[in-house]
Amino acid sequence: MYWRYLTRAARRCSVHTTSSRTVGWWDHVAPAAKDPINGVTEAFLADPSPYKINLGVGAYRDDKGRPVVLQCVREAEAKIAGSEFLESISASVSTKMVEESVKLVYGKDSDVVKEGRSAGVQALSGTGACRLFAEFQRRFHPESHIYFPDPTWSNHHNIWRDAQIPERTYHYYDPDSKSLDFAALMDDIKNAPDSSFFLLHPSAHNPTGVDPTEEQWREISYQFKVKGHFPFFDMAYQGFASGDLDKDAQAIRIFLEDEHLIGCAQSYAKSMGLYGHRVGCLSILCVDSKQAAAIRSQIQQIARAMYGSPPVHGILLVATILSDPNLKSLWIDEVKIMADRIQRKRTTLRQNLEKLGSSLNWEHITNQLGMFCFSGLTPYQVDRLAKEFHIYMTQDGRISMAGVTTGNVNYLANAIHEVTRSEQETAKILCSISV
Ligand code: PLA
Repeated sequence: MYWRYLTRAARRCSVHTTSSRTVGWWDHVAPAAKDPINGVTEAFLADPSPYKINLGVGAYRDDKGRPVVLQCVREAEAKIAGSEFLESISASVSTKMVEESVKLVYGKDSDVVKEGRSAGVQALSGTGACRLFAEFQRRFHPESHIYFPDPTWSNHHNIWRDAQIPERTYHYYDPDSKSLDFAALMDDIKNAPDSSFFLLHPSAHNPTGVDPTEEQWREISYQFKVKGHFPFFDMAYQGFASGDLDKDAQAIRIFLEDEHLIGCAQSYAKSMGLYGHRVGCLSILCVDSKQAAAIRSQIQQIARAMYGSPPVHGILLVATILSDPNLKSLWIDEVKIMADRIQRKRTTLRQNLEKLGSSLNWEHITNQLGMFCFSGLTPYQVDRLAKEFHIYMTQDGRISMAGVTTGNVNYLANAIHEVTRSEQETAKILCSISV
């Protein structure tokens, strides 16, 4: 009672005199470094310009730049209205969502599905699925490392760091050719210690938009077999590379044919436009259903201690869409529409740059796949785009193609043309020297 009547200053003084141990608990806490992706959104939101464009986070937008609620999601919403309040449904809905997610990755007729050899659990979107796996890896292989492609999604570093798994990198991208450095990648797979953990992007690699070909995946899978490596696939963009869900799972199916035991993180944030609902799935393939049950129970225990259980609404939406043939086929069509829109904008952006007379090679814009274009713009050019043109993207020059629209593609091309002028001059000089 007495405490309530003290002024703030008196309270502070009282804390000092009565219990000096309560002072300074958090004095050593410095602000965390800005997240390279969320930091872009913050800078964009703080910019009052009416011309501003956000090409940072990879969230799907329509051709007017608006967030999209898919028609299949609207119809699923109508179908499930109110049912998420029934506590009794949550376990069965979660099982359904996991079963259907596993089929999406490994194929509906796959033996893995028929034999119940996958330990699948619902997860808080793709991030949560990666986090659960990293924690599982630490518990059962505490001495292991994780190999990431260089570059990779920036948050992979945070996720495995927080699980105290040291990271290593393997070659992936060649900045000169703006394509896959396959020879260096294969060397790194061969030179890694036997039985290493590797993170692979099965399609629409983030941030480069560069994927191995089918033949290259076969070679990678073969070499993994030789070395006994563990492939962990982070599947955040199924459908966004080709517009076809099965085709985008081709890498995983190749590993499956070669009888690898695989781990896979799935996200519905992009493919169903459910970013805010945080729906995902983690699955680990096992030798038999008994092992699957053991692994599932361990992952469930990890999740239980981390966050209990995830919110049920999004899971209900995904389970409803995937188990209703009409809604599922509507979803498949909508995935194709999204992938095609992004592909069209790649073509327009490249054409516009070429029409402006840019002497730089922009072929990679249309060669790359999926949500992102790894433009090759330097951090200085990225800064100029933000300061002079109000166009925001990550420092590594990654453009979220979902943010490019019919209305802004011209403005974007002009701005890129402007900030790359000096590079174009250098290219012209080099060209004239070599001629
Ligand atoms: N894995 C990869 C390769 C990703 O690119 C992302 C999201 C995730 C996992 C996590 O997805 P989630 O939202 O389902 O958890 N990457 C985004 C968003 C689209 C982000 O960074 O939060 C990106 O802009 O890179």
